[in-house]
Amino acid sequence: MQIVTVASKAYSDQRPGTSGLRKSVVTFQQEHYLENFVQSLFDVLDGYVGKTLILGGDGRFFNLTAIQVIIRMAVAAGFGRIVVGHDGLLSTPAASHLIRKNKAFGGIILSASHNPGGPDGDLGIKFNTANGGPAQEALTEAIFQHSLKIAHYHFADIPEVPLDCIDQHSFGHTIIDVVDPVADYAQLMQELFDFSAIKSLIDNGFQVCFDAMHAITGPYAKKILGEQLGINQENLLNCEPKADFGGGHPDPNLTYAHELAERMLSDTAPDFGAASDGDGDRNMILGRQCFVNPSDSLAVIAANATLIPAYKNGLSGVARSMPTSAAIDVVAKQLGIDCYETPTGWKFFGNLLDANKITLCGEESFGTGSNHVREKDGIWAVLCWLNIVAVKKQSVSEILLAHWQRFGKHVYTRHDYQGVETTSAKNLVEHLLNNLINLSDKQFDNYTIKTADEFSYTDPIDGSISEHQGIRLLFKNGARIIFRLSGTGTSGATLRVYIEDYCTDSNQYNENTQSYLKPLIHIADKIAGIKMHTGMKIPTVIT
Ligand code: G16
Repeated sequence: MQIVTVASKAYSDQRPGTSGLRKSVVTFQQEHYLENFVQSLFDVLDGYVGKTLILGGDGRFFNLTAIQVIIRMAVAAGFGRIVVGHDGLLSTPAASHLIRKNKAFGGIILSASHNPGGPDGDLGIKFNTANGGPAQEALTEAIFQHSLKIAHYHFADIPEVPLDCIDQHSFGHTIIDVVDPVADYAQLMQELFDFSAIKSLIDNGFQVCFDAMHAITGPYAKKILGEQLGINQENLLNCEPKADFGGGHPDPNLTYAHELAERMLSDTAPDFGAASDGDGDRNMILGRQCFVNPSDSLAVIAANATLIPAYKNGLSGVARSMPTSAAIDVVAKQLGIDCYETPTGWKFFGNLLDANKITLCGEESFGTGSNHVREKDGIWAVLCWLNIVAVKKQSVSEILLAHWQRFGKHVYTRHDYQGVETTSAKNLVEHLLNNLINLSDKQFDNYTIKTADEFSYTDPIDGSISEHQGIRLLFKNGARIIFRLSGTGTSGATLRVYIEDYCTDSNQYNENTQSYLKPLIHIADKIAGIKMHTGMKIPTVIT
């Protein structure tokens, strides 16, 4: 087997964002682009020779091409074993589980998550470390710095590895195992949840509808929700993974999962609906004519966690990303456990999970997870809800209402302004930062600002500091407005405005979220000049 060295030229745009390097497919198709990033990764890592690498992706366009490139480079780098999903498929949580189960050195996941796929869509690549979680900032920054000066890469001159059947191959000192992407993950789910309770719920006529959005969770849903739990095939929508997600946008929210949303909001809606995203780590939960806000979903799961076998002994603590609503904080307080506030990005939960400071964590961006892996997990969240419903024998809306009656309601929305011109977005942020000092104690309508600051996080385990993590306006009555620029987009800038108010008047629990938050939405625009800076009168997406 020959190792070939290729001279390359460096690119200047390979700094990973919130979750790995995400770019358009066209960007990745540039000469040496993918190879440079992978070689930069291998060059900054240490100690992987002879160790195991997990490899897979969400099946989007360019997934298979990229996997063959990475196999050739990983063989050249000296990995002892490469575990790759059948057809190159692995959901992000399943990849995390395989890393942990195989005590692997780490894993490479190819996905641009919820971003559209296809030749004109996006692709992404990220490295997860031995704990199964996304690489920390220090490592991703080192990869980026190396990518700026990379001059060559290496690959093993081996034939294409057939990924269309489960088999073992060997090249030099490297064994390549093509594995079933679902089996180990499905077994883990069976260990965590009360499958017989969920199955009898379904056998007794509880109607569940799941939308895989033509993305990676299709095979997982068919096996776990269909075969193991008995959900009818016709209620498992869009379960064939497609390279372009069937032309859709695999983001599980009311806008993009509209087929499911329409079904769930109709008069003949099933009892329960859920969707997952491109790579299977996000989730949306719906009841009959009832949308569960992701921040509420996290809080409900935490409040009822002891009903689930895996968490029957309680939670060590919980965490949420800063822009996520404080619904989980109120639950944690009542449970007498710690609640951590981290920057946006699942990587920030890793240390807390490893140190057993937390058992559950989640984000407003439709992500929920626990210590079972080191990624958020869509199917896991669905099973949490089904397990809770099976034990409580209540509908989703009854569970939600009872939760608000006990803990109060954090009325919450996120307004996204996509495709904003980068300079305009930067100007908006700069203008806000310059004004923060003047905002304390300022009153707007009935809301008085208590604190106006830029969020910075010191990791309680390793002391690392992450600055510039979003601008917070914290009001005296508990309301909050947060401004952030997304770190996952691939063109222009996306401004995210997170708006939240705390309500304890049960007469108002059913009020329309946008109407309830109207005064705060107005205040957000007044303070940040959103319309003026973005030139947009309304948000592109509201969740
Ligand atoms: C990624 C991260 C999440 C983050 C989300 C949105 O999720 O893993 O932690 O909340 O992006 O990030 P941003 O607001 O910066 O766009 P995913 O599902 O896209 O991998």
